[in-house]
Amino acid sequence: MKTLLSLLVCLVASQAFGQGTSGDPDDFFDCPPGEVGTYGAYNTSQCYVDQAPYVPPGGYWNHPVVFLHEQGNPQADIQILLSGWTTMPTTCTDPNFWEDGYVVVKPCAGHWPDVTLHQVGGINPMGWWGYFSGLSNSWRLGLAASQAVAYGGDPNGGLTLLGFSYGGAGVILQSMLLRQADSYWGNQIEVVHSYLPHTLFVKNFPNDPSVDLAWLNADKTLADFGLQAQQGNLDDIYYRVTGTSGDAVSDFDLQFFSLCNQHKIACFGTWHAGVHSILAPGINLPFLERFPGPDSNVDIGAMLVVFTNSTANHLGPEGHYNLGLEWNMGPDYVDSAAEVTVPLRYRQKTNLGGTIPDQPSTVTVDVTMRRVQALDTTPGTQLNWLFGYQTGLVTTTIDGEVTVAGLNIDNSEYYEDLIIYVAADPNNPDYDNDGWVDQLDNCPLVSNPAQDDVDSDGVGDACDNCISIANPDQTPSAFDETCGAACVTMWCGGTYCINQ
Ligand SMILES: [Ca+2]
Ligand SMILES: [Ca+2]
Ligand SMILES: [Ca+2]
Ligand SMILES: [Ca+2]
Repeated sequence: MKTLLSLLVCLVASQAFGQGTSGDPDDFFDCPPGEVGTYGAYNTSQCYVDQAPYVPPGGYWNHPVVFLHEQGNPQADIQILLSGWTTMPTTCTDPNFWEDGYVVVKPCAGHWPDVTLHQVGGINPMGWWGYFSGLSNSWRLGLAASQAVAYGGDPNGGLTLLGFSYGGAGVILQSMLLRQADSYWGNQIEVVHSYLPHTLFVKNFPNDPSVDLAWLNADKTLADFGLQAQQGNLDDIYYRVTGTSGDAVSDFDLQFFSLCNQHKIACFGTWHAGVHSILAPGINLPFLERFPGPDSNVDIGAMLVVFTNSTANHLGPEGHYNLGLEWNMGPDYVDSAAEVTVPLRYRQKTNLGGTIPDQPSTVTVDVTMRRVQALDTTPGTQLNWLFGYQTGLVTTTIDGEVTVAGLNIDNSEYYEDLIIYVAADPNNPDYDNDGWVDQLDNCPLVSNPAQDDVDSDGVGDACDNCISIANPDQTPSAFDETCGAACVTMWCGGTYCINQ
């Protein structure tokens, strides 16, 4: 019998980070060597524009330019921020500009060649980021993305569209239009973050008579979310809706997420009704800025994880969709010919306030992997899956995609691997080749032909996080995932795991 001591160690990781933008930023920027900071989940580098033509008239660039880099990725993301009804900045004579990692695109009349054709009641409809003649103006986002490349963005790193207020509604419409107006940049869209969206016109779209006036002869079906979803044009985009407008419109949210659910589009959202603010009185929705960590980023070159039919959703005037569900594309993530593995977790949220109930401690959810690359997902292929002690068999129907339905995920700070793999005998799958099929194996991921289980808790010694004490739920300790809470003891010198 052996004794394992696991000592809590605090590591302070310092990440070396070089000067990093794509191309040769020195062509355009004066970047002080070694200049690096952090902003949320990002590293930043701060440079100063020193060359025309990237200094707009009026010396707008008399402030530093900050690039955001995903940690581990030295190249700057291209993020386009659509400004809302009120312009940012207020003058419309400036071109797009690049600040804090975003190309900011303003809804100014001067930026649209045919704006006067689309005014409604004397109001510039461009400000609404949706009332315009469809494709003819969508090139502007592609142009903005191209400008970002000149400023040091990574042309192959994916595109994020972010918008506030009317801009928040606009990014959803523009994500559909750009796909059709500019195939290159349209296919680079990885994240659409609609922040405090002013969704009234989207809700009424395309049945609002004023849309007819503004849209003129353009094809409104190009910006019909339901139709575009049905045609599969939105499959690769991750939509994130945060907050909502002051119009007390929840209909759009419900309709939007209903379509996400129906068509397996990757969506996340939290909203409340009544206040065009991130904080509604008495409501404590966690409004995450983007993703909780760099390993839960969406990457256009990697698998896209889609959650649907979550039993933890609350769909009402105040509510949330896919709240608490996360994936992790860090070191454990695999997309190979033999298997795909994606770590998943669910963190239950409680005390949300308003009319929103606590989330359940266990969620049941369907998980679809889109953009599967190496694993054979030819329609008709049989694949087996494993998640803890849950197992199953799926038959693929769409190439590049596989869905595991009805997964139960317990509330936990720790991730658990969802493994979808090719079994030699799909009807008798044995992932670890120890002679025990997955369903009967007391440790399905580790070969243990003897199936030893000294504490008879159903979890084989080979993977029991507390070998000598029965703990069938395997609740991990707070300080070490591999040490069960049942095995923790406190000593004066620290916290130890006694797993014997
Ligand atoms: Ca086995
Ligand atoms: Ca085993
Ligand atoms: Ca055991
Ligand atoms: Ca045990």
